[in-house]
This record gives sequence, C-alpha cells and structure tokens, in this order.
Amino acid sequence: MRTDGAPAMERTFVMIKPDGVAAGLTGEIIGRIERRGLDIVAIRKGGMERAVAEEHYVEHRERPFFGELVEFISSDPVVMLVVEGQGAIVAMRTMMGPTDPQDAPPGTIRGDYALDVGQNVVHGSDGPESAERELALHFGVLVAA
Ligand SMILES: Nc1nc2c(ncn2[C@@H]2O[C@H](COP(=O)(O)OP(=O)(O)O)[C@@H](O)[C@H]2O)c(=O)[nH]1
Ligand SMILES: [Mg+2]
Repeated sequence: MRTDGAPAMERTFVMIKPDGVAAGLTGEIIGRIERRGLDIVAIRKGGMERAVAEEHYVEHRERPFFGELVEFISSDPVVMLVVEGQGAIVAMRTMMGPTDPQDAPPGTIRGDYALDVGQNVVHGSDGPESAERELALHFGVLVAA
C-alpha cells in the first residue's frame, strides 16, 4: 500500500511455475510484466533443484502441503525473472492476484490462467526482505541490491 509519495525503485523475484511454463504462458506473463512498464533485468529457465526449492519455500516447511509444493516446483522447468521498477514488489503481487485462484479476479494472472491453489502459475516475492532473500538464492548477491 502507498502511504507517502512515489514508491521506491526496487527489484523482485518472479517465477513462472512448472504449470505456467508447460501451458505455454511464459510469453504471456512476460508480456504483461513488460506492458506494465516493469523492466526484466535477468531471466533464466531451468529445473530447480529440490534443495533449492526447499530453501525457497522454507517459511512453509511446517505446512501440510510443503512436500507436495517442493515436489511440484522441482518437477519440471521454471522461468525465473529479476523484475525491476517503481514499487515492483507490490505491482507484481497485484498483477498475480490472490494465492488461491478461486479468489482471483479476472485480469489477474491467477484469475485468468489458474483454478487450483497448488498450481497457480506464478510466484512473486511478498515483501522487500523476501525479495532480497529470493534474488540472492536464485540469482546471486549481485542482483539482490
Ligand atoms: N496444495 C496446496 N498448496 C498451497 C496451499 N496454500 C499455498 N499453497 C502453495 O504454496 C505457495 C506458497 O504459498 P504462499 O506463500 O502463501 O502464497 P503466494 O505467496 O501467493 O505464492 C502458493 O503459491 C501455492 O502454490 C494449500 O493450501 N494447498
Ligand atoms: Mg509467498
């Protein structure tokens, strides 16, 4: 939420999950990010190792769906992005829509392309600390600043 002035320039970590890549949504999602005016600073496609997926989702390690989540994310290729712009973290979260696609309005990525909370097409960092942590984990410390 904006409380004062223009949002700061920032970087966020975005991932097109295996279901999004498999559905051929990579270009569509990247197009939405670009058309919003955000800058794609780095991009990498590949499989995510299980240990990296466990670290990525470490905050959820006690949740009942953790095993299923890690298994899914490391099952097939993902596309990882460093996205930069004014207020980029909130801008991406708003574009993605709520975690459960059943609650996501049309016009959001999840509201347009997903139905199942376990396969919701896209990930985006939920705040400055998680953005820094996730960027460092997936792209190294140089892009995290
Ligand atoms: N199977 C299952 N997956 C879930 C559930 N809740 C969250 N997830 C998955 O775990 C991911 C991480 O959860 P969270 O950080 O709360 O949501 P996000 O930040 O909106 O992606 C979500 O994107 C979902 O894919 C659930 O109740 N069941
Ligand atoms: Mg999250």
